[in-house]
Amino acid sequence: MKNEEDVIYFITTNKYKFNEIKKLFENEKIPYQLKQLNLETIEIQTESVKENASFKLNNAKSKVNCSCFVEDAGFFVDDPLNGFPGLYSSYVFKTIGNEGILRLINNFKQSKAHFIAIIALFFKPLNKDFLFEGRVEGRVSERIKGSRGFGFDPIFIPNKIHNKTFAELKIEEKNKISHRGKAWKEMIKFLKKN
Ligand code: ITT
Repeated sequence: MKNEEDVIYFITTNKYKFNEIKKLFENEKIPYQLKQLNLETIEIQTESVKENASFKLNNAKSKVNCSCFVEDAGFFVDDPLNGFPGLYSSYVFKTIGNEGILRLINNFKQSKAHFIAIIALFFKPLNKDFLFEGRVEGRVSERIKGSRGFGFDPIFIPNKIHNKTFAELKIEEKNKISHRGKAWKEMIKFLKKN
């Protein structure tokens, strides 16, 4: 029977984010058990994903008595939207959605977009916080394609995969190249060392 020391909580309300991370965890030999804690975290109006992730963590870590992490992610359409929706990704997805984003774009071939994920970890054994970052570059698809994933996945075509959106990839394929997968690789390196 594992005790609380061996548990790491992923504090998130988003079951898709949790499932992606769970898959990554299953592939690694780390002496921790991953659990989801579905807790609404407070987000702040800020210019930086890192700042928001740290704020979310500070707010959440007092609620658990073991190592835990939060993740803050965003979708940035660099060309032609100068980074919109970025830190407002969640709100924009709920309001105008993928259709709304597509309506704002004329030249899809020229478009540029990226996702960022910052994981903020409170690591109990060292009683300290750590940040891990991942980023993936791509462009916006002319139309909504694919039924997997969540959020902006059906309109994001990563540079590394020819003409397929994230929503057309299996979780394992997305994880290999995604912002979340990359942030996780960094965190896993850290957990193996500590
Ligand atoms: P928690 O804060 O509870 O973890 P959330 O869904 O609010 O869940 P974020 O603030 O990190 O998570 O993400 C903001 C939005 O960005 C999210 O709701 C999605 O619409 C979008 N997003 C984040 N990661 C994504 C991904 O891998 N694929 C597609 N869209 C993503």
